[in-house]
Amino acid sequence: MVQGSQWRQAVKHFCAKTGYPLLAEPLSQLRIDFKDVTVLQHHDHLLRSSWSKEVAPDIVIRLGGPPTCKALKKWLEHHRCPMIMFDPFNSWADPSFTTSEILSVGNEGLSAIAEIIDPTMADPQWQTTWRSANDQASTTINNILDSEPLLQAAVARELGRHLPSDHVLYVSNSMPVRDIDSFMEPHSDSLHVIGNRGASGIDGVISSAAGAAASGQPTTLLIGDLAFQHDMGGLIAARSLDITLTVVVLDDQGGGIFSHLPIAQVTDPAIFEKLFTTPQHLPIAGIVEALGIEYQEVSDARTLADLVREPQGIRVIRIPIDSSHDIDQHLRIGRAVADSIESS
Ligand SMILES: Cc1ncc(C[n+]2csc(CCOP(=O)(O)OP(=O)(O)O)c2C)c(N)n1
Repeated sequence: MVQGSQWRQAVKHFCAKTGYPLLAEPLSQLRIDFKDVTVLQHHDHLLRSSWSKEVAPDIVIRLGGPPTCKALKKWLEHHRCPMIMFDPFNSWADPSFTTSEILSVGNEGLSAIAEIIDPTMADPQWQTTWRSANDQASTTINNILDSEPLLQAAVARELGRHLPSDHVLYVSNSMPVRDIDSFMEPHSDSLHVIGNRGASGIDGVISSAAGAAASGQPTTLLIGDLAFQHDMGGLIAARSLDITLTVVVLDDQGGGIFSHLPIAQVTDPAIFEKLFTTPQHLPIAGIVEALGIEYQEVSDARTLADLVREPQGIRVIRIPIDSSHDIDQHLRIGRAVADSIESS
């Protein structure tokens, strides 16, 4: 995770000069639509397919903390190629032991290397391989999302596309941050995507987003229904602030993330729902309106785009999500992307 405009300039310069593809986690502030850099938004899908086993890098340069994307972590562990880690604060944070060299320097080191590196050392085919796989994944994903009802993947994509400039997108843990990773396209450099992956808590998320909004930047929070319920107090407190905060609640009736785990396949559905999904049947509309907060219910991408483009005051947008359709769509997207890149 890398922040700051100097890092941004250094990374842009380095990748543009070498042609190295940039695998940018969404909270890195680097998943930006740099015109002359191959920024991959679908590395999560690409690296989960068997294609990734054949695509072995000669070298990896790691900036920021260890990867949170599981597929990326496994890919690095699988290939164990030379990996240079820029580590200005000497964190030595390398839980997978995949780093071969640690440089105690920051963006100035990367900029200096970008100045002197010979761009002809890099194989242009490497960039083409990644770019075409990423484009193919995009086409496959967009075909599915554009032809089906609004579910969590499309919400993540639409927010990246339509939030206005100078805006903060605050992302809750559980599926929101994963879907933002898997589906948000490279965006403008004036959209700041933040979250708190640390211990991955679903507590205090509305309060944190309200804190971000209190810095003066209009903020949109993407949050699941359990995390929303967990911090109702944060919503109540936020009313006393003069902030612009849109809370987009993905209401899939409980912790949808658990249905992606193997245990969901081997547990009696009623027991699984009671012990894992724990739907709360919270009357979100009634609660929000009782607090005097604007409430909208949205079930199509165009209405969502129109609303998020025009932030105002504090409001809650609830998107009802059919959990079984959502899980099925994630599985189908994974298979379709793998099929499309493996058969090309
Ligand atoms: C404070 C806290 N309690 C419990 C958990 C365990 N946990 C992880 S994800 C999750 C479900 C979150 O549900 P929701 O916010 O609706 O998001 P979804 O899974 O549907 O994406 C829970 C309970 C946690 N991470 N943090």
